[in-house]
Amino acid sequence: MLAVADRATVVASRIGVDSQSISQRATELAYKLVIGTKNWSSWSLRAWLALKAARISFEESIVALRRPESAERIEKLSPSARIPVLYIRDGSSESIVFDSLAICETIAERHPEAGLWPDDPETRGLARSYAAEMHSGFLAFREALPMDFARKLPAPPLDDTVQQQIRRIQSAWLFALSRYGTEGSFLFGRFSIADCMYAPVVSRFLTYSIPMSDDVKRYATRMMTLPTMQEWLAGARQEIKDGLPDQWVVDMVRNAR
Ligand SMILES: N[C@@H](CCC(=O)N[C@@H](CS)C(=O)NCC(=O)O)C(=O)O
Repeated sequence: MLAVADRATVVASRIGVDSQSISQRATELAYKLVIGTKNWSSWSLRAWLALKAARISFEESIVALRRPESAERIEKLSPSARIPVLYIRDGSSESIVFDSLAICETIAERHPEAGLWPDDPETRGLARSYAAEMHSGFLAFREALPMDFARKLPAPPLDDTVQQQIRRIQSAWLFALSRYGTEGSFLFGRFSIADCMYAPVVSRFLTYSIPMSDDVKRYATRMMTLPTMQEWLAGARQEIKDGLPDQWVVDMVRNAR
């Protein structure tokens, strides 16, 4: 079994980062983000938004999810066998960062000028708590309402746990918006990693027409009209045009195996 650092080197060589080109381009900073199908990959959207918000130029590589070969492809690209995963080449050093929150944190740390976390330490602590709560929680909600970014779908029956999690998310948003937001702003004022982490939730609320209060609706609209969210939407729509199956078709095929 290779250690994570060794696997990172192997993975980096698999994506075509060779030592000769590194010495030729010793001062170059390059990012490559591997993501999943835009219509479905909520974790990818979070990391992708953070890179976009930091106005970093990066290469994007998409692995099609929910196909027989997906898991094997991802395992070759990511030490955790999950995407998103970010490859960084900085001068002669190469590194790999996997997991959406770790990628967001890394981008915030490497590009402080982007202001991806609030400046005030106490506000930053709370914004980090919001991001972490999303990252580690709301499992029932996520399972009941999978992201289907570009589609409108009927909501399935939602049990008490899911309904309670929807209430928690919306009350957390309202608390942050009323305390830190100004008219037309994001959860903690300017756009932050907390917004990146909740972007797929905004999309799910809209996909499944989950009832929202007016303030929550306005926040959802602000998020969806961001040029970056529109860019992601265009990508998701294109995938559907190119023949992305409906989830129930994917499930039927999987269950018939
Ligand atoms: N905790 C991880 C979760 C990543 C995750 O579950 N990614 C899914 C795609 S959204 C994946 O890689 N699935 C593997 C597969 O479909 O084979 C993160 O925050 O990045």
